[in-house]
Amino acid sequence: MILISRKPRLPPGQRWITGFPVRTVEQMPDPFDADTWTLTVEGEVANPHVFSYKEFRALPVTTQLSDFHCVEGWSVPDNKWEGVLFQEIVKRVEPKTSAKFVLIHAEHEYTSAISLEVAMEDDVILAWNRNDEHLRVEDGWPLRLVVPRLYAWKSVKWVRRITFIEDVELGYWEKRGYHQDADPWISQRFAKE
Ligand SMILES: Nc1nc2c(c(=O)[nH]1)N[C@H]1C(S)=C(S)[C@@H](COP(=O)(O)O)O[C@H]1N2
Ligand SMILES: [Mo]
Repeated sequence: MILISRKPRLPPGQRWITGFPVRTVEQMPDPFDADTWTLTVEGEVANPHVFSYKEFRALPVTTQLSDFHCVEGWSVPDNKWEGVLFQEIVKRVEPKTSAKFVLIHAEHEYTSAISLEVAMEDDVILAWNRNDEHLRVEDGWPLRLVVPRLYAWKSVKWVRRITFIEDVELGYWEKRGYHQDADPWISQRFAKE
């Protein structure tokens, strides 16, 4: 498996750690039930769709090796994620030309938006396994987004809704002053510094 990484591998101001610290601002999701869980994909798309769990898990599966960088300064190397590439969702719903961003909603109030351009990169994955084990509930089980090239607050846990939008909408941390673009390699931590 190829590690998809950018140069230098460790972004400025980051340090490698082992383990996987949990960072959650909202309440935990309701217990997962495969019969009632849904993933809604909507907005500026030709074919909006509500996936059942079974349908989602029937999409092509991929594994990815990538590093994970939190804005607090810790980075976890070599995470093997298993899931569905964001590109697969795009193929299925066909964004309109007006779609420029995707707003990712967790089960409760947490949200974050990324540009459709970044979402289309080949390491953006909706994952259920990390290092060959099911995600812990606190890490986003049954489904989390992983966007390795941005600070980890963009990697929304407990994803339940994806909205394709024309103009950017600020998410949970972006409303609190964090940078919309969140590129660790140019230290885009805060909107105003
Ligand atoms: N729904 C949700 N997703 C979230 C967060 C959160 O609070 N709620 N925290 C983010 C932050 S700041 C980080 S560092 C990572 C942490 O992932 P982990 O808790 O699985 O380690 O999740 C991101 N995704
Ligand atoms: Mo974070």
